[in-house]
Amino acid sequence: MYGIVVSIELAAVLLLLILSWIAGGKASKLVFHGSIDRLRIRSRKLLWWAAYVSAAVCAVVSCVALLAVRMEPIFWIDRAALHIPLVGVPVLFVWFSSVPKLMNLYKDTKKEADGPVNGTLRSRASQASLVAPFQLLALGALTTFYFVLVPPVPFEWLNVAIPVSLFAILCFALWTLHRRRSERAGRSDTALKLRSWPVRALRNVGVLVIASAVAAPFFISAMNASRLPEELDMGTGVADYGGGVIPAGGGHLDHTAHAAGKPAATSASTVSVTQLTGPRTGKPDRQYTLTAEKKTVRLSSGKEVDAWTYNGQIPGPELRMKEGELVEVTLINKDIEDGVTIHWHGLDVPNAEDGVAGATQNAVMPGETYTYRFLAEQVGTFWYHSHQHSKEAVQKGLFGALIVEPRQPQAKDLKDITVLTHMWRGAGFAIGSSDTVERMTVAAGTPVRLRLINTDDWVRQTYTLIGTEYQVAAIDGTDLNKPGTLRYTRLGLLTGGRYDVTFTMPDGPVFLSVGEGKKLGLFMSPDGSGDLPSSPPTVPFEPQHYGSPAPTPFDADSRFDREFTMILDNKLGFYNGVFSSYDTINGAVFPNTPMFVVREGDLVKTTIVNRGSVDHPMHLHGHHMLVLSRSGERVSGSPWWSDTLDVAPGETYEVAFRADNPGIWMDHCHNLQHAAAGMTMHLMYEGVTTPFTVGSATSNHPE
Ligand SMILES: [Cu+2]
Repeated sequence: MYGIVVSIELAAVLLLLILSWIAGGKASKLVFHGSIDRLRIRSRKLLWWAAYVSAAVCAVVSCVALLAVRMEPIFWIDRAALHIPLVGVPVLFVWFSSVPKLMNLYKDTKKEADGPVNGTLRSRASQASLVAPFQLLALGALTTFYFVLVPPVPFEWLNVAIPVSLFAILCFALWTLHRRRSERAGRSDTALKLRSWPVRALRNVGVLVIASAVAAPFFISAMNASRLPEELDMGTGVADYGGGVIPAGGGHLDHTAHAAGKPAATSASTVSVTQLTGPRTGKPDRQYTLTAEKKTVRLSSGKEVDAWTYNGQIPGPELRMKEGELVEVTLINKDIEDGVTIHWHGLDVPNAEDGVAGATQNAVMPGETYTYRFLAEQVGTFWYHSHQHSKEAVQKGLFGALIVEPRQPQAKDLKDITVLTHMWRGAGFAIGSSDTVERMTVAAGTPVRLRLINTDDWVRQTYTLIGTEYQVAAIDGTDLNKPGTLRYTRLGLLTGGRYDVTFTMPDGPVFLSVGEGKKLGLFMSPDGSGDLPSSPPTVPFEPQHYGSPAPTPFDADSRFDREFTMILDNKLGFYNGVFSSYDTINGAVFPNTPMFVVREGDLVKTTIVNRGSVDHPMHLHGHHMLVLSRSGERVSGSPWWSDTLDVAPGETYEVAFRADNPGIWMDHCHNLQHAAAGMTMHLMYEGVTTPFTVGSATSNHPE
């Protein structure tokens, strides 16, 4: 609903801008009509234009009113405080000032025979109180249009003062201009002549040139201010303490010594991320070597992909381990010039093992190696990917599945299938490297676990299981409590999210359809043969009320040490010198996004609000968030832990986590193109420092 209403409001504001601009021009030209007949006809026509612009204003006001009735104030408070007065007040002027004057003008000209317009009529047709309201409405619509494209989020009067003042000054100037012109028209003995079109065009161009010249310095300074710094310490930033304790020393974290590359100041209360490692000694239970290299890889259909791979395959090898095992992964970069790392998405490893270039390590450049060691403490479905130039790296193939099996043995005959879906540029969607329907033989009665992982940027991938009842056993690697039986339900995953689906193989065929149509999927049947079953109508899966409640270490009624707000939105502006529409966090793009500061042990609540126009899968590293509520409604089903939360436009989520994993942790949109355009921030533990830096002069570019 929210997305539609907001789009309609945008269209209505744009329409109002066009209509009021035309009406303003027509009002301004009334005085130039030399004959009484023409003045009468034009006055009547302008009355119609008053009706047109009013209809557009009604559409704008209705949209805001609808939002006010249905949504929380954060979605509409700026619209109510700015959009409505900016278009509402001028339209009232049109009705209470322009319209009565136009009607009188129409009536009076009707009484008279046709002839030249005299000075009195000219003066009446050009009075400021008749002409200016239409033009003030156009200015109001223009200012509203600006606030639609650059919403003042979070809403602060300082953010709106400049555009509103500019609006007020222009209104005053217009009014004065029309008053003077009306006086002049009254004094003149002959009809005013409209200047020829080349003169008018030249004058308009002149106005545009002057306006551009005035705006240019602001534009250039905003462009320059948006450029990413050459070197930036992730330990610094726009600190937000969430109402919690502010560390001593001036209320901001100052790690400039590290930014300059000096050694870390040693103090009892600070720790470098390099010290926050997994077990450095001990014989690993599992050892893997992942070599990053460029390679042309063939999909099952024969299509070729110029990929960036781990070990020459797309996706990279599946890493399977058992709960509690010590894992050692050696990363070798053979020839990826941009550098690589490995981030263990969803696995809450110690900070130094998190694999974020510029925050927890330097990017591994060609010829270099890096070793990660961690205990696989969580059971479930995860994945790994490079967190250096991650938008390009993940899209090209530097990722793979990571599965942690429970300590106790799984059912012997369990069919455990990983379904990694990705869109290979130039080749299309695939499950792993299989871009056609894959057929499998699964005996009736076999327990099946499908591990759905969507690694593709931007796409909300849809999975429909046809031919059997099933359960969603886990979300983002965490098992659900007593999941209910589902049928005719489609599962949607944004980038980075995972669902584990379980069922017992029936006598007939089962088809996991990926995306629309039946071009891609997994076909299972007891003998491997059979036809694809037809797709029934489905409803979307809603995790909020699914499964049964179970005790959690904290809940919505807990007392929180810190409470943060993340407002996701989009606005026109600059990022690193480029002008475009950007997805923002609290009105900003990196590095001006907030840095949430916590102290180890804090219980933290974050409210995530999506005021924007697209979905954002918000991914917090190193922690799992317990979802408390969605759009004001408490989670009533199984405890729902997430590391990649799909926040749709118009939705509000309250999530909570215990700050029990010290470090510097990225918190970003996993639509990696959004992250690469600044939709990224980080969670900062008090007292943690980093010797690593990001920025244009460094080789670390995590997004
Ligand atoms: Cu996003």
